[in-house]
Amino acid sequence: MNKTWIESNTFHHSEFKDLERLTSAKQRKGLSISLCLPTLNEETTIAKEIVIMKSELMTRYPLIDEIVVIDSGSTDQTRRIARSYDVTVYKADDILPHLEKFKGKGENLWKALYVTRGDIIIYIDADIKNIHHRFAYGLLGPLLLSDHIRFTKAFYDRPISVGRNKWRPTGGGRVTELVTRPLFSMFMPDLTQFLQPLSGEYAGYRSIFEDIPFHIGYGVETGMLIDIHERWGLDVMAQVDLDRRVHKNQDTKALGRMAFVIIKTFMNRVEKLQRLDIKQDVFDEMIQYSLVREKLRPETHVLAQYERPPMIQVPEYLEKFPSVGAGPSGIQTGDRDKK
Ligand SMILES: Nc1nc2c(ncn2[C@@H]2O[C@H](COP(=O)(O)OP(=O)(O)O)[C@@H](O)[C@H]2O)c(=O)[nH]1
Ligand SMILES: [Mg+2]
Repeated sequence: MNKTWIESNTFHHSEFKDLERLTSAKQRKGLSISLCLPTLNEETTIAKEIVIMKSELMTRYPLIDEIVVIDSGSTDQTRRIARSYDVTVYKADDILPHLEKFKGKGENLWKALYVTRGDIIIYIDADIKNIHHRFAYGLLGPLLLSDHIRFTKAFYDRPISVGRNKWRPTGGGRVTELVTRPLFSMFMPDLTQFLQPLSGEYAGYRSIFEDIPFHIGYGVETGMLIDIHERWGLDVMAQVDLDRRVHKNQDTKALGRMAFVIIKTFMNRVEKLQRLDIKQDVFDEMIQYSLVREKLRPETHVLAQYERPPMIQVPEYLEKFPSVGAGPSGIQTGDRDKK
């Protein structure tokens, strides 16, 4: 019997712990690798992320060529701390400054394509409390060692921190289980095989990332999975078990707003793919209520879902990367369409 995708394209980070092997695969293929850390007020975690990645994957093994922090205007010490460890730090607003400005993690990931040089880009959230360099090399493994995998996505056990040194195991990923998985099951069951479709850690060849749109906010992961799958199919995708990941947790209302954005992104895509016909305009406002002095007060959050076009459509990008589409990344213009 043929193996299913989940059997053949699911890996464990320990399969890639031989960093010498990864480094020589990288060198043999003539690739360069950039690590992008998107930040918004991450002063408690950013230093350790940079130090570990730099010392293990730049100094000890020349696996990563540059680390770039793209910041959404932190009001804490994030940018100062990052600079003090000698990595490149940008404010997202300063990249391609003539474009309309948006705030959101996806915006930073998209702009990273313009300021980084790597043939492969790794994205890692900057709020990981148990950071380890497996987060980077685990994602790199399949990209470097296989001939067909172009995009890798993390999954893990996500314990929730419920107090000092107290953990509630596997309680994380609530939006995944309550929103994304049901929607994928209904419309795109192939994608249910991604165990953590919303994980903030993924890596891929520039030729993939530059050729897909990026949602500016929390829709970025959902949109990306759907678009890569639609365009190139599951075979170019893989997922890697990174064991445990601990990050800051959001309250239920914040998760509700995240769910709103994800549902909206999803609906936008199913409509675009002509799988659903939505007959009315979908509102941009998420309405929540809170009790203020014994009265229920509505709080309205405008959660418009903008998306950036594929970076290869930006003229400045084409000027900077004149060989776009012909890099060593393997997928050439022309055979980019799905199987
Ligand atoms: N929420 C949010 N996160 C941002 C923004 N810009 C960059 N980030 C970073 O994106 C990463 C993921 O954000 P987070 O709020 O932890 O998302 P979650 O892990 O999905 O709950 C973190 O490293 C943030 O610092 C932004 O405008 N909003
Ligand atoms: Mg987080």
